[in-house]
Amino acid sequence: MRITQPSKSAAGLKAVFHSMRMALKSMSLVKTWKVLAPLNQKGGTDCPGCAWPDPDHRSNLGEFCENGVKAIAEEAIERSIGASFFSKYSINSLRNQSDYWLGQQGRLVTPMMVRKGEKNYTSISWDEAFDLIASHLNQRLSPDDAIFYTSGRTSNEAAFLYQLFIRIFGTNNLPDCSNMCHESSGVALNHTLGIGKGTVKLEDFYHAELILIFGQNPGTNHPRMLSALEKAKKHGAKVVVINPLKEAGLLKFNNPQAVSGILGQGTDLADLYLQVKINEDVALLKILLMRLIEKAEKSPKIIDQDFIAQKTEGFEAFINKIKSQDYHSLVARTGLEVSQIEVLIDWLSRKDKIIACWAMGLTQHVNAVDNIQEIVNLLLLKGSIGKVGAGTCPVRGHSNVQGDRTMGVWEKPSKQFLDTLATTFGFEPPRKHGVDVVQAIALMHKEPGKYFISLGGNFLSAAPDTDFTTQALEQTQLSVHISTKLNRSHLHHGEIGLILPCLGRTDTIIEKSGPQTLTVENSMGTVHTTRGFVKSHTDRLLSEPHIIAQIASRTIGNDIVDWHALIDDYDRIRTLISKAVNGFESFNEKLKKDGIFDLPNGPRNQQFTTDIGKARFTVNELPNYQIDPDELLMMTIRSHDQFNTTIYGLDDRYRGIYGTRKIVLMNKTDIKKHDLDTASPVTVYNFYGDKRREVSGLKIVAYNIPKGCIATYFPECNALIPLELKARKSNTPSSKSVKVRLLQKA
Ligand SMILES: Nc1nc2c(c(=O)[nH]1)N[C@H]1C(S)=C(S)[C@@H](COP(=O)(O)OP(=O)(O)OC[C@H]3O[C@@H](n4cnc5c(=O)[nH]c(N)nc54)[C@H](O)[C@@H]3O)O[C@H]1N2
Ligand SMILES: Nc1nc2c(c(=O)[nH]1)N[C@H]1C(S)=C(S)[C@@H](COP(=O)(O)OP(=O)(O)OC[C@H]3O[C@@H](n4cnc5c(=O)[nH]c(N)nc54)[C@H](O)[C@@H]3O)O[C@H]1N2
Ligand SMILES: [Mo]
Repeated sequence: MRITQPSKSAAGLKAVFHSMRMALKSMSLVKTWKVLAPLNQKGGTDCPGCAWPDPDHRSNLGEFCENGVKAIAEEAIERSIGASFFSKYSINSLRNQSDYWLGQQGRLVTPMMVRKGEKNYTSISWDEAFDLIASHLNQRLSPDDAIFYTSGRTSNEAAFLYQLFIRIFGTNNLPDCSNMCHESSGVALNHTLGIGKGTVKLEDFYHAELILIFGQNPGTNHPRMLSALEKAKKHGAKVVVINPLKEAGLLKFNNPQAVSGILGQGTDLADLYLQVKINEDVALLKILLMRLIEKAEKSPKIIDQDFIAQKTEGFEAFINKIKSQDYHSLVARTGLEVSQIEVLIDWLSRKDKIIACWAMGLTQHVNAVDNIQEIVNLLLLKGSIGKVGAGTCPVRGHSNVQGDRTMGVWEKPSKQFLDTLATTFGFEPPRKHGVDVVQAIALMHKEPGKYFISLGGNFLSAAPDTDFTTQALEQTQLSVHISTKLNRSHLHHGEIGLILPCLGRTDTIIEKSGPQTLTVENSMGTVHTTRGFVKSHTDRLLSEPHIIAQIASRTIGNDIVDWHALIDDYDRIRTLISKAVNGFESFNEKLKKDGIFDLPNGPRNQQFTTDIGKARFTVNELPNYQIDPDELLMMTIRSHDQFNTTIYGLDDRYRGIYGTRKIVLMNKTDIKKHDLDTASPVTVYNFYGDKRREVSGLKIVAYNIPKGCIATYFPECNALIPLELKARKSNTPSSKSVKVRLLQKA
């Protein structure tokens, strides 16, 4: 374990070195070349990392980042684990291994099964596995006894087939990782603007005058965004960061593709860095709104009066609420200096091409929906939506999480979507809303004997309240995981547990008609193809669409949909999508022509697609929780060496932490105030209701973080997040504001 000073810049040659080292640990040089050369190129492989869009001009030197290479190395790793691995290691012994170790063992290559009471997984044929699932699903009393989870790495084609099968089967129980991620953005944006997606395109960054980045760490989680910010700055934009932590990637970018970047001269990114306290973004936003409105009384042009009058509703109520707040108490809440905030207010007054970006720092709080609605209020006030260089930019996580939603993976599908399924396929889809992630866990916990199927992901480690969720999963009748890699969810199975290994992004898919192409949608609503270029580990591995079609045909038959015909040629799946999903008309033709196209987005052109046909100003409350003097507010964040629950390594290079993930980042003053030290291990615990939760054996690291706030890593500290602590309206677990206490044995 080693702690050093955090970095003041990101990327550069070091990033190239680290990524190559990681790649060569998992793959030969030849394979490394084969998987990296087509990465993010036109007609190539879409990076299985984040959903940041590709620029029009792709670099010949390699259109990928350090963490993209890690994601590829993790998936395309040459080692594999088959039946002999599972006979060597009992499930119990695997539980004692770290997430890092589990991932390092290699790709899953054989379907495996275990029954309650058995110590090891044993192999099972594909046919037996499919029949077993079908017979179990058909034993259920009600289709709602089954729960079908999806993680955002799956393709449009797989997602479409999956939701179609599930709705013909008879349920809307389609929780997905989005429920834990940008659900709050979806709810807020749908309500205020009429579309649950962002409005900007990459090109807008190059025309923006002011870019606000709330609660996001792109140096680690969306590194290619740094190139866009660099270019934006060259075109004159100012960048303002609102984040409790000084993230290296937002300070300075050493572009590894430019001489200056390699020499470490780089580009300074943040013009203003506001180290707001955890979950005080609403307070800050209210100050900005209040001051702009005040200033507009003297200089009306500061806000966009015409836009407000013509395109919005709710301005009166909004303005009354804002005026009723007290400036000084708001400032005190944020922990910021008045002078810093006034700089931003000055810029906001003088500019109107404004982009607001955000990620998990805003979406994972009890008041997350209010956070985002307040951002929309700011953009509406300035008329900064639906014009060049301005708009909303929720930065999505998983590479196809947005596409999965577009394809209908949603527990609350719209009436229009279900009506179209009904007329296209001639069946009556279920109309009752299904369960989201939090509701699914509660349901499986309360009523043992459910059926849990997971298309990718690591439900157990990603979800909050680890012990409670473990019990919920272990009580199921059947748990099925369609996965590329071994993870903790596989180790806490139901009465029967199945692991179905599948092909990943980098693998070639061959079906009867030949090699197949898949599609994804990026964070900015652009759909494009993705294809793998390496031969899979064994011929026995199947693609996700293939596995879904097999389960579907054996569970519900082929009367409504001819599942086998669909997977012989994936163009046929796209033909169905073109009939059933808005914006995908002539899907195959568009792909054949350009390989890429944009989905319709009304608000991008100021056509607000809400029920009232206008954009909505909203009235939002300030968070009102009581923090006791011995309590701190904890956020659970990602290190530089992980992709969600997949742990690539034990370092968090930019934050200066090496060789451990069991840390608590804490302000120096707080360490003293709470009578703690950085030498002995600490237990983090809390009480919500009368339940005590704890994680022990962590190390305190003195860090530049606002007083009263601490940071720990996800998923190690998920055990501290009670299931009931979730965002109003979106049900997203509040993994960025959890009250905790710290205890060190004397
Ligand atoms: N390499 C890599 N890439 C990834 C992922 C990964 O794990 N690894 N995950 C993918 C996924 S699914 C997602 S959703 C995204 C996640 O991308 P991010 O949202 O960037 O990820 P987090 O680490 O959760 O970081 C949240 C940031 O929010 C800040 N923050 C926390 N609380 C608050 C708050 O109250 N207010 C403000 N203003 N800021 C706050 C933290 O300091 C941190 O910088 O990345 C995607 N890309
Ligand atoms: N405390 C806390 N909890 C959080 C968060 C947080 O910030 N803090 N973030 C939340 C967020 S934003 C998200 S998105 C969720 C993530 O939740 P998930 O999406 O469920 O988790 P991942 O870790 O991305 O899933 C990794 C697993 O996916 C499988 N996999 C990888 N690639 C493929 C593929 O191509 N096909 C298939 N079938 N399987 C594949 C592998 O088996 C791997 O082990 O976690 C959430 N949980
Ligand atoms: Mo996410």
